[in-house]
Amino acid sequence: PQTIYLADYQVPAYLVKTVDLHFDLDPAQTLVSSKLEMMRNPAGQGGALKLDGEQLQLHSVTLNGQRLSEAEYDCTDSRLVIDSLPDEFTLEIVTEIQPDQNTALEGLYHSGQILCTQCEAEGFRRITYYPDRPDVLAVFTVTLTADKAQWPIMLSNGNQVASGEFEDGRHWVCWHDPHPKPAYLFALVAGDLYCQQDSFTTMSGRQVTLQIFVDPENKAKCDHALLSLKQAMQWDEQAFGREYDLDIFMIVAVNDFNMGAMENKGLNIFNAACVLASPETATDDDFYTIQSIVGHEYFHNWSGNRVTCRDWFQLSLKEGFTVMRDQSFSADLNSAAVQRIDDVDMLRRMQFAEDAGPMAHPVRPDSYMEISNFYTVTIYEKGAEVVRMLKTLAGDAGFRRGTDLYFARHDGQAVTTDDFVSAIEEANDLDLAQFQRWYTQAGTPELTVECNYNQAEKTLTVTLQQSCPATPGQPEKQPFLIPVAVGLIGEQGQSLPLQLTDETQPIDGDTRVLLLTENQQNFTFINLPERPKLSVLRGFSAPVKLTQQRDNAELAFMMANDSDSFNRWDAGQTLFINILLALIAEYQSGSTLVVPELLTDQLAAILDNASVEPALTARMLTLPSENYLAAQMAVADVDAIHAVRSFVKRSLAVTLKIRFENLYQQLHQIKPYEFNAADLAQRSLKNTCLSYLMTLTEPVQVERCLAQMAQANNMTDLLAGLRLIVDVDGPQRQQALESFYQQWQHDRQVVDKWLTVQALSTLPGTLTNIKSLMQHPAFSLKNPNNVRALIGQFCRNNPSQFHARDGSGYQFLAEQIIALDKLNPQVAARQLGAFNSWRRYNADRQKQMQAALQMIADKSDLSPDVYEIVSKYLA
Ligand code: HT7
Ligand code: ZN
Repeated sequence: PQTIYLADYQVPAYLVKTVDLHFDLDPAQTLVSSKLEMMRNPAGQGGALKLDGEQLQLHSVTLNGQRLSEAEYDCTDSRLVIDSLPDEFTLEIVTEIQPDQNTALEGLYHSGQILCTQCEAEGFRRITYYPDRPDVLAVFTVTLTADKAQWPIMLSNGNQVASGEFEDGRHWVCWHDPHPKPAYLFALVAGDLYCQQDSFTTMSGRQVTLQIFVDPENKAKCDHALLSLKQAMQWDEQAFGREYDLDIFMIVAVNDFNMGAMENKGLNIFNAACVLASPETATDDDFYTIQSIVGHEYFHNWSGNRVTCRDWFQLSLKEGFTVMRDQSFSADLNSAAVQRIDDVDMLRRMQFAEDAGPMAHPVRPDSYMEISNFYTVTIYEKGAEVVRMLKTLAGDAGFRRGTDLYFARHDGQAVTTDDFVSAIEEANDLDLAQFQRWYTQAGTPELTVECNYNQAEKTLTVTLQQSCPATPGQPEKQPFLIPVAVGLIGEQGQSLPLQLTDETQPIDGDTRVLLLTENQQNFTFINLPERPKLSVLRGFSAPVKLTQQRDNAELAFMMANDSDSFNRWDAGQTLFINILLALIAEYQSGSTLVVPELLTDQLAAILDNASVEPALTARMLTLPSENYLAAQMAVADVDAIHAVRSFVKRSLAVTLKIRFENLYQQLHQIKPYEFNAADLAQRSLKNTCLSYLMTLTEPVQVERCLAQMAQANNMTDLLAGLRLIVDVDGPQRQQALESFYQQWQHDRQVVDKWLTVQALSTLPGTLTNIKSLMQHPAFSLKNPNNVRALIGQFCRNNPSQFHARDGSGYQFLAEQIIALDKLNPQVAARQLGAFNSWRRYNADRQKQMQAALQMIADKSDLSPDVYEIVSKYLA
């Protein structure tokens, strides 16, 4: 496969003014007739017209009403090239496609009883020949024709403008989208779908019809998504001044989907798992995720659709900004503190690992082979952190001025991340030249902090140092502009004034942002009669790795006293990590393990205060994951990590058993399910207590767990119980799994949960069970949700089993990737992520993982998707 470079970008040679598409829909063979009104781009460099096209059967090409002979164009398996064209012309192309054969789920495909499309990033070229690039914007009119009995609902972007019926039982519907858009935002859907309808009145008083289309069996699962959509529409008006711009907004749920959802203009298509929910079938986490994804896709209407990307190197322009917007939405609607903790936790576990591995790339990459491989945590989550830092630098009001300018200046355009930064810069009179390095340099910067207190001068000098490790293709890094939010805490836990040398008075508030621009800088705080403790990187003000020498006593103090809730949690996590790493070293040298009393005391205090902030308490009680601990070690020792982490959790449960039991009893109330912050927090803390108690392997705790499952009126409590029971080596395990399946076998979303709990079991024999589940009628390798639920969860989130000493987990994954690559290259390539950190394990495991990767690389007909990742991993 070819590498594509940002430096080679050229404006399009031809533009499309309007597209008129006609689909004669049939899953076996669909006829697509396209009529393009085109013109030479006055800003272009001339040359032939090159249209993208893949897996198409070309029927005809007609120029200005004249059918062209085959000699008058050049058609390859990826392009249609036409020379010597006038400045303006009409081009008509007829192609044939086979949705039934499309297992890659790009372009037009058949999912269950639904025909649907996925065009981002380069799927439109599997529908018809077209300049399939985001900087070609056109007005689309789409006519869909199909058998009415089988396809009564036919949808596309924009507004429905006409419809009719033929005598042979077929019918047609015409849709027109007045907003010029790139082809990646095109969508169509056809099927026999149930529609739940509502409406929203925008801030200027326009009524918008809202519709959710689902398979009829899911009609009771639409309420939460509809409510979330209305919340998102209102939030975007109030937080960003953005109003919706069509008369109708539609969401469709499909079972086969490569990602979570897609923001097609006016017609969002969702993975069913990311939109359907009822209390009986969806967990609190599902409800939460649905709210955030519905918000995310809706927010794209402005950050992505009205203002789109010039080229795919600018992907974070829409994705980073939109993630930042959905995170703010979730924070405003739920708990801001918990949202920040969860966002940072995910960033550190996933993105830091990507940044430290062979696929590390900047937020704005400068090259790629396959763009689908760049829908990464770096583009999305680190991109969101970069936008968040811009907000910190500009302030709340300044950031809003900047985004207002960005939307006004670039509405209807395809632009770059530079344009975004310029808008924030110009609206605030800032100089963000150095800040741009966040977009161009890969790798996680390392921030070191040192404090020197001078009793005589009553000053505290804070020395901040930064460096950034080399990443592929970037051996040297220039210093970043890092906003470092800090506070000072006194001996009684009180916030101290923040006054720097040369300032006449302290600033208002207990937090201030220091700007680190050099490799090393000192900041001296004055008027400090007592030695303060520094609370640094408050709210995780920059996506960096922090090194700060703090002993366990200081961490315990900060855990109890920091006024910044994020840093209270973070001090607790650092304390856990320090203690776990020390015990791992002892385990490796064969010593007896003892959990320090200080940790038990801290957790006892947290449990005694649990009622103050129960959601935060649940997070504070959660030990860092095995994968995250592995990332903290020079050589990851899977077995030691698993043994020590389990030992610590069990020891804490033994010592604090009464507290866990009492708190569990207090929180375990049977009441009707509601999705609200208080109830979420209560269930989360209760199930955290249960997870500790279940480490005791006492019959009474197993009974408690089974009782919870038997009484549960919601999936959160039922699944929490099932997750714990699958790790109990006894007859209850199989009984629970069987009765769960009996109860829920008709529901795909729930069956995927059933697959996942088994994939995550830490009992021996898990891989054997997974292999037999792959033969179960509930599993298909063609369904991405099944693959992610079973194979993906096992390989990514069950380290003690995946990294089995005999290499069986690696061999299994390699075989699945090879099989999947034939069906769905995007999903196959994503599964490779489980090998991202392969060089961080011991020599034996490295050798086995390398052999598994080589086995994949040796296949002669790999997709570009899998080829790109496997070759970069092995380089
Ligand atoms: N913008 C959407 C990305 C997406 C996608 C990308 C590649 C292949 C399939 C895909 N489905 C959706 C989703 C989003 O970020 O909102
Ligand atoms: Zn997105």
